[in-house]
Amino acid sequence: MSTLKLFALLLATPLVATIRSSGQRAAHMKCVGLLLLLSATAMAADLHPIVEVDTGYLFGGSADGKWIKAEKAAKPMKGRTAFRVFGLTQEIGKATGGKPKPAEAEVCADMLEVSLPSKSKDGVIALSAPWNALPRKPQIADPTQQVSVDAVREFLESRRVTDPQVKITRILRVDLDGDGEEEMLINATNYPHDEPPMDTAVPGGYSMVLLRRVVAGKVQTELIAGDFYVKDESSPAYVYKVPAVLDLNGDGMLEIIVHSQYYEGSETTIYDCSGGKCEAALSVGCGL
Ligand SMILES: [Ca+2]
Ligand SMILES: [Ca+2]
Repeated sequence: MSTLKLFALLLATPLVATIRSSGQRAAHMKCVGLLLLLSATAMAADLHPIVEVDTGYLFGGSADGKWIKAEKAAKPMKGRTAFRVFGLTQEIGKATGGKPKPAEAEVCADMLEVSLPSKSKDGVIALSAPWNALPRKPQIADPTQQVSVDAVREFLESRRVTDPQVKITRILRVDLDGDGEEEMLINATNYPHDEPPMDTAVPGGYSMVLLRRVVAGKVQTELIAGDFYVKDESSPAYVYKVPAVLDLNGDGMLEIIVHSQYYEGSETTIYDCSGGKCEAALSVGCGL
């Protein structure tokens, strides 16, 4: 029984139970107590942990579609949690995760780590849930199509990148919300070398993930994550990528997973686009 149903039952109970004697009242209280206990158990059972395969970091999880932070998600995980491993275009296989423990590296000690055996190189996210996290698979599209090139140039100009060099690294087409219409995820990165500079960003450099989708009959371009460098800055240059697009909370809407990396650290964030805008839901990572 779902937590929601139990709460509904809990609310309905006082209405249907006419309490005539103290004995009945005691029985009624016991019943409420039992329901509360059942509800707590259901809560733990309905918690679906999410782990980054590459690092073993625990994002947290979801319960009844709501995002749960790592510390709370870790509590009911006593070890031997059954996970399904997903990549960009397929379910890779199964894995059994250990009990979460603080990450070994000192700079990452605020991360909780779950040991996963036999890591597949294509696996991105391990999810402990019965639903299929990949109900609609992303398709890799032609990165040279003019409409996308124009959209990227326009966006860069809006970010004060003058005379922008459009370098689309990958386009993914996927129906995020399942309404039959495909959305487009455009990944574009431009640094003087193929890899990000070892130290600092240079003017005209950028890396970003854009979402193009139809909102109220009009195509809109939304920045999911990215950095733009318009002058010499002493900040490290980040490279953004989309390693997977998965439904990680079971609401039928796909989340966008964005990985960002610089020369001595990395981060992975799950973006929830079920509202009007895409919002960061859960994140893992560490660096200096
Ligand atoms: Ca759609
Ligand atoms: Ca979802």
